[in-house]
Amino acid sequence: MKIAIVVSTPEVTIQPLGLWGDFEENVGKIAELGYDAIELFVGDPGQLALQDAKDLIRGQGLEISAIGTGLSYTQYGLSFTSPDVLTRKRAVERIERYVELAAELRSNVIIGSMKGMYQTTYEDAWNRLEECLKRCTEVANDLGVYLLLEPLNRYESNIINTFSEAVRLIEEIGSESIRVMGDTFHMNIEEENICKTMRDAEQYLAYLHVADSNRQAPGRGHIDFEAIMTTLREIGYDKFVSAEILPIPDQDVAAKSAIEYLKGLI
Ligand code: LER
Ligand code: MN
Repeated sequence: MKIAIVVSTPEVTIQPLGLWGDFEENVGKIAELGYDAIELFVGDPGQLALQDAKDLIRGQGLEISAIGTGLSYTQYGLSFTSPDVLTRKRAVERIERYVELAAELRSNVIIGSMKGMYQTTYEDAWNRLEECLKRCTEVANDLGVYLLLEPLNRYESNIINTFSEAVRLIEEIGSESIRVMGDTFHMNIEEENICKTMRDAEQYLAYLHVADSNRQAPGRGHIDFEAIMTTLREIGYDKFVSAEILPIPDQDVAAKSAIEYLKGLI
């Protein structure tokens, strides 16, 4: 199991979860704290100075665990369930750019917030999402990148709130290039049992966001991370756990406390 943390790339203008601000300084801090990888939070892939970011991260001996795409919905309004065909087309094109970026960085692409908040019927939203994701998987497949489908809690998206929905959609899409990822903060709200959920989806589980019940660093709320880490070990999970956490009390303390706590459990 390898440990990552979310870091915003330089063009991101609002504080997200994880680290934000001076990119070079943040990458240095993460390496020094002993993280294995950075999860890049990218706003517009077209605006990222790719070579600089790549050199900086590799220069510190870090991997790039995944690319987060949430801003493309929260800031740019691109959604796969939008009733507007042009918005859906732009959402697919946006993911294609992220997939190209991921191929360059030998990384994978998270699909969480871009599922959107539909205002039509569930069935229409499902069909739109499925059609868009099928197109995204074609590019992902060509470039050897995984799409990581992330169930979010009901207050952030009203489709794919649980692993069982995610697995059903993945099976319908029928591509090897789309897998499920968890986020313990969302799972704590939506799933009956976090450990059983991960065990049941073992063959599809490809990534995990970790945050506590209050979205602070693991260990600062009441999620049972000991049980989660034991489950991951038992199912032979050897991929990333990535801290996607609030900067509380500040981002440096949060980053330090996340890795110390996680290392103590692994
Ligand atoms: C948003 O709450 C979240 O968990 C992100 O990983 C979605 O892209
Ligand atoms: Mn997440």
